[in-house]
Amino acid sequence: MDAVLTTRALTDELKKLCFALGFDAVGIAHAEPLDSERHRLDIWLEKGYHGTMYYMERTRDKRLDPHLVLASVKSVIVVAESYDTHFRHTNCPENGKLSRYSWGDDYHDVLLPKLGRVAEWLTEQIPDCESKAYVDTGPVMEKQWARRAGIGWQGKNTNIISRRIGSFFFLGVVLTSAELEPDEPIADYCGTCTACLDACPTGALVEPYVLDGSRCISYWTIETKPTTEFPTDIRQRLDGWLFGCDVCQDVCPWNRFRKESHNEAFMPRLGETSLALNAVLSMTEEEFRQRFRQSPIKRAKLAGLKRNARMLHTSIECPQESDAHETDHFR
Ligand code: B12
Ligand code: SF4
Ligand code: SF4
Repeated sequence: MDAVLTTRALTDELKKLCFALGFDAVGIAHAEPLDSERHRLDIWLEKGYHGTMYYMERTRDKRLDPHLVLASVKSVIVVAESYDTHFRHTNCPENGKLSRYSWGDDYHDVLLPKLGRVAEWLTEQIPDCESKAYVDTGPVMEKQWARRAGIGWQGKNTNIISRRIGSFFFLGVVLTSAELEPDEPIADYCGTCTACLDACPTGALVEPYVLDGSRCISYWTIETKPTTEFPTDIRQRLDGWLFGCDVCQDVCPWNRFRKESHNEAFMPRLGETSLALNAVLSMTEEEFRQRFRQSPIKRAKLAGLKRNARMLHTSIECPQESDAHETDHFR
């Protein structure tokens, strides 16, 4: 019979497996209620910064306590995988820009099977081990676990940033009953920088580290119902974004150190990092299905994408006059 691995050895082997599966970073946090986040999450919800993302309210308790998601949980494994390929945005007024995360395949489909393999491996080591894997698919505060697991710090733009791989990465977590060696959180390296707050086209970063989701371009173009029209001030500040927004990460100096992804799954389909607005407006359901099969963009549905294109069209017709946002921060 194989010798049982010590906690340290089990953790080391597990991390090796994560890197072998193609993750760019992995860290471990001790599973405990997120007491220090409770107050901040409550204020965020009270202020209505979640907009119509009512699931954030409904799942509040579970988000704050991983034991309500998996009663036997002892450790939270957090992985990060970069999605920034060598492709770059171009500024073409007839097109709408797609945020980097949406260029290729749906990240849930890319990361979740690999996390399934991690859970399976844990069961091979500890037969009665219970694990649950999530990639933005459950009531888990992934960024807060990433912070605790030392993947990076939470930047003033509210994304997790790593000094080694920047912030253009997806997070995934495995809640597990396995006892693992936790990592230490790292320091905040934002310093006196405010580039993200200054650059946000809609002023959604209402104070350092706090995002009013209901002002974020990402929220309006991805999360709202296709029948929802954007308020005028949002429409006028779309800054050319058709689906999602990368501005607060594009301007972040730490993304000079980002790790380029060579994963074919994240390469832009047809090499396109933006879509012609006229092509979107005349797209048929069949074309949409074919073009965006297993893509994050299918979440918006054709009606949502067309609505975004219409909103962008009208924002081009009546651009904001005095404080038009500088769009030229794409390398
Ligand atoms: C809801 C959600 C959104 C919402 C709200 C975003 C937000 N910042 O909360 C919207 C639709 C706007 C959105 C947009 C995007 N999202 Co999103 N989203 C989520 C989701 C489902 C939940 C996040 C959450 O819990 N929000 C609630 C608020 C309260 O959390 P918070 O920002 O961490 O708030 C904390 C801080 O404000 C902090 N705080 C308050 N005051 C202070 C003061 C100090 C000093 C400090 C240190 C902290 C602090 O306390 C709060 C509570 O802990 C996660 C997946 C998940 N299950 O976790 C993905 C997730 C966060 N999204 C992700 C991505 C990629 C994006 C986009 C980049 C997509 C795009 N290109 O358009 C944008 C980025 C926008 C931005 N600047 O954050 C990734 C982020 C990866 C990373 N590197 O961090 C995640 C983790 C998905 C994933 N699995 O990869 N998203
Ligand atoms: S994603 Fe865009 S709109 Fe949202 S906070 Fe960042 S810069 Fe502002
Ligand atoms: S742009 Fe500056 S303030 Fe914003 S997250 Fe990056 S380092 Fe922090």
